[in-house]
Amino acid sequence: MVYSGDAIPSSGDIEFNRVDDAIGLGHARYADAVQIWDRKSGKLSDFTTHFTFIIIDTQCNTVYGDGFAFFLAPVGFEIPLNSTGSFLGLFNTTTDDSPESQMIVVEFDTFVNDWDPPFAHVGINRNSIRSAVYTFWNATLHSGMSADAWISYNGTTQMLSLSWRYSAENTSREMTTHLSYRVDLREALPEKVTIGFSGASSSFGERHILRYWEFNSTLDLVGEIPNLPKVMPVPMYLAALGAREVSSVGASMTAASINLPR
Ligand SMILES: [Ca+2]
Repeated sequence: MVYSGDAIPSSGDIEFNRVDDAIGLGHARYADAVQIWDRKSGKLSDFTTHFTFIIIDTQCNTVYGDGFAFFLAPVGFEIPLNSTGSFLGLFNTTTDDSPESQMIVVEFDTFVNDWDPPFAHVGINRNSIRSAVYTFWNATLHSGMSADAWISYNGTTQMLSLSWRYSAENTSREMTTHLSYRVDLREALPEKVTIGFSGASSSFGERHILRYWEFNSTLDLVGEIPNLPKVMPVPMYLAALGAREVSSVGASMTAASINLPR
């Protein structure tokens, strides 16, 4: 994992911003690039990710913000300048609504801005802080609770699907806990992306914690490993690489997976 801004590992969790900090912003992302599609074959990956997170409002404030997001972004993506607060550490006035951003975002947005629907919401965004699809989300009701979210992408149907659930049983008042968005990720994203999370607090305060994360993709890269000498047996080739490469190359043959240590 790579941390930037205020994000830090903390007792097996990741804290994205300090609660005593008026405006806090942190990113945590997977260190390696993840392949989402393959230009040569035109193949799209299926992938699933599961994460457990907590959004907490501080000091029983009735107003808080700004939110927590999972993102897929071009490799090398860093916290943009002037992206604190309602831009969720993902966009600024230059990159927002620009196709060049090449971003897909799942946001848990706790603060209503001009561009937002008139309620806290969960949304799926493409290249914009404005959600392409969204649903009402009661952030206040679930303050301090641990939530599980699952995101999956089906490369055949091109559906990006999201669902979430709270470990504590208080969800009956919430009508919708799922959302889906049809998108051809070959048009939306570069072949390889950076995946990670952003937590942004405004001057009203809000705490974001990631407890658990796994990511699995199924893009079959057999035959796509560059410069694999045909005469050299594969185990020898792998043995010639460092330990890190052995595991990543070996993993890429069937599936790539990431597990956050518990
Ligand atoms: Ca907002």
